[in-house]
Amino acid sequence: MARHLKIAAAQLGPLHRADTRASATKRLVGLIREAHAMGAKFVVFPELAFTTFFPRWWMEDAADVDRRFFEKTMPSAETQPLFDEAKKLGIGFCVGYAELIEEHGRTRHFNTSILVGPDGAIVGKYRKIHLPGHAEHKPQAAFQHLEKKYFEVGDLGFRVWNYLGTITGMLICNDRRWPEAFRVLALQGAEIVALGFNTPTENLHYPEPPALRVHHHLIMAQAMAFQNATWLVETAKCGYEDGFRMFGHSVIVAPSGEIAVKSQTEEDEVICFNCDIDLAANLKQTMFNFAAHRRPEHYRMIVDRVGAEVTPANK
Ligand code: CDT
Repeated sequence: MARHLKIAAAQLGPLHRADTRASATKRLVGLIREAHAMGAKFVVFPELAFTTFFPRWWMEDAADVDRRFFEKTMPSAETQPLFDEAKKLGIGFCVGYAELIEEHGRTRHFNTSILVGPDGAIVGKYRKIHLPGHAEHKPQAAFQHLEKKYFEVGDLGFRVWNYLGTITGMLICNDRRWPEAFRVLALQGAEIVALGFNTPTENLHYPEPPALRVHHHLIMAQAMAFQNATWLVETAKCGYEDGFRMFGHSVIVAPSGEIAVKSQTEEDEVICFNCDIDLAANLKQTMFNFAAHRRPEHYRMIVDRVGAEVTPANK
C-alpha cells in the first residue's frame, strides 16, 4: 500500500514591526488548528515566522535588533504555545526563526528552520546557506535586503531526517533558486523538502514585473520537485508588512512537477494535500535513478568553481 501523508502549508499574512511574538504565535496556533481540521499531520510555516521580515531595514543598534527579532531559545515562553498545541493535536511542523546563539565567547546569528515531531521534540535544524541581498547600507533604495548583514552563512549543511515515515529535508527561501541545494538533499533520498519564504513583490536590484517574479517562483518549484523526485512544500509570509509587499503563492508541488495545491490570498491561509510519498520513491527508481544515470566525473566544476569564468571557445 502506498504511503500517504497529509501535508499543509500554513501561509502567514503580514507581520508588522510593532507586532509581538506572542501575537504571531497566536496566529500560528490558529493555523495549526485549521490544518488539523483538514486532516494534516505535517505543517510547514514560513521563514522568520515570529517577526516581520526585518532585513528590509538598516538598523545600527545591534542589541536592540537582537532583542526585537532574535530568539535566544526555541521554544521560549512566547513561542511555547505553538509547540503545546502541535503536541496536543499530534502534528509535526517546520517553522523558521531568527536564531541567536552564544558559542565560544562569540554571538552568532542564523536564519534557521526546525523540524518538530508530533511529540513536540525538535528533531532537525537547518541554518540558511544562500543568504541573498547585501551587507552595506543602501539609503537611496526604497527598501533593503540585508540578510548578509544580519545573518551568518549556515554551518549545518543540507541534511535530511527520518520523519513521520518519510525522508524529509529543509531549505529556506533563497535556497530555492539554487539547484545544488535540492540535489544535495535528493542525493540523501529526500522525499519531502519543506521550505518557508519571504519574497518581496518588487525586485530590489532592477525593475521587474511582479507577475514575472511569481512566474520564476513557480517554475523553480516545479522544476526542483520533478528533477529531484521529491514533494516540495513552499510556504510564504506575504502581504503588505508596514507597506512593503511580499507575494503569496504558497504551493505544494508533486514529484511529477505538478502543482497539487496553491494559496489564493496574501493573508493567513492553510492549503493541504494528501501526498503519495511513494510517487517520489518510484520516480527515484526510474527517470531519476541517480546511481544509474548521473555522471559526477563530469560535474567537478560545480564544486571547484564558484563564479562563472568565461572559457574561450575552442577553434
Ligand atoms: N528571504 C529571501 O531569501 N528572499 C529572497 C529575495 C531575493 S531579492 C534580494 C528570495 O530569493 O526570495
